[in-house]
Amino acid sequence: MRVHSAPWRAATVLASVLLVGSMAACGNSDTGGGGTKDDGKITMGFSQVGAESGWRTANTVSIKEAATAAGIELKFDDAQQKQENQIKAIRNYIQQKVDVIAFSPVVESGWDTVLKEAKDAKIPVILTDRSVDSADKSLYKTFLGSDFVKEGRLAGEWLVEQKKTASGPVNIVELQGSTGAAPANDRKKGFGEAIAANPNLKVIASQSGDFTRAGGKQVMEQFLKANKQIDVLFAHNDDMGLGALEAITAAGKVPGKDITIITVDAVKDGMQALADGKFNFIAECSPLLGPQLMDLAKKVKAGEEVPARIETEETTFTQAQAKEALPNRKY
Ligand code: GYE
Repeated sequence: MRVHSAPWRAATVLASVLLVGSMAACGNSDTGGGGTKDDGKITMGFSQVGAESGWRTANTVSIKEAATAAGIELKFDDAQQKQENQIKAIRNYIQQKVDVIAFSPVVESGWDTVLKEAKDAKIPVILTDRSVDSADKSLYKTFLGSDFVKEGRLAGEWLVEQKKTASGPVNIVELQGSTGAAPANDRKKGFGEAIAANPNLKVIASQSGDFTRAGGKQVMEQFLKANKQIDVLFAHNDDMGLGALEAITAAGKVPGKDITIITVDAVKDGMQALADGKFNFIAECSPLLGPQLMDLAKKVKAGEEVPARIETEETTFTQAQAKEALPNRKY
């Protein structure tokens, strides 16, 4: 440990008092015109999709904790799965002249106008978790998140391998995520492409369960009523799969045995269901994006170049792997 001499320490204290004083002085100037505040402190406005799933809850915790750890002031808004609320929040952040705007777009389309407003106000935008389909890539600095097509493909490839000796049709039902959301579009695409390798594998019904347990349960009930033979369920997230478990059990079927269940995310409850033999396979999607997001915010604020796309590292889990990983699972 280093020991400072008394006069040095006094000078340090004085310097920090002056610094805090000057920070406080400009801290209140965000009603003034033109440009963002320049008080050395970073303020981030973050618009979250909602609180629809275990994944989302873990993601929110990660972002809040990482902001505190990085000394970034976070303004946080929960859009309750509504694009109009996200647009409103982003406009507020522009008015408040935050240093960086980050958000997880609930759907892919319809962002150009508000993103252009942020760009005109010279406030950099970081897309987190989900992307947008804007043709103009200059509307945002970077996109940090998973490769959802890959997640769908990994889920499909596992099923192809499991069913490679199937001589008759394998009936699959699909619980899609929120309509128009990037992970719903992309997971459907990746899964569809992978199972095309075996013409016996057929998606006989596919509908949105809105990424929620309640949605998963309700849509699975309909699937079970409308279809006599269901062999496989592919749910775009754990929560819908967990909701579907209730419907399957209520219909007198054994999840994980009568119906093979594949999901995405690998949150704790999903991993528990997998370890218990109720799910059969999970493609992981990590919600722990906070630390990387804060790093990016600092770089962007400092005017540094950042890669246009930053992909999250992920894996997959079988039942045996879930049993092994569960004790150390953080979310
Ligand atoms: O898979 C799902 C959540 O955007 C990756 O949103 C995220 C998805 C996640 O509601 O559980």
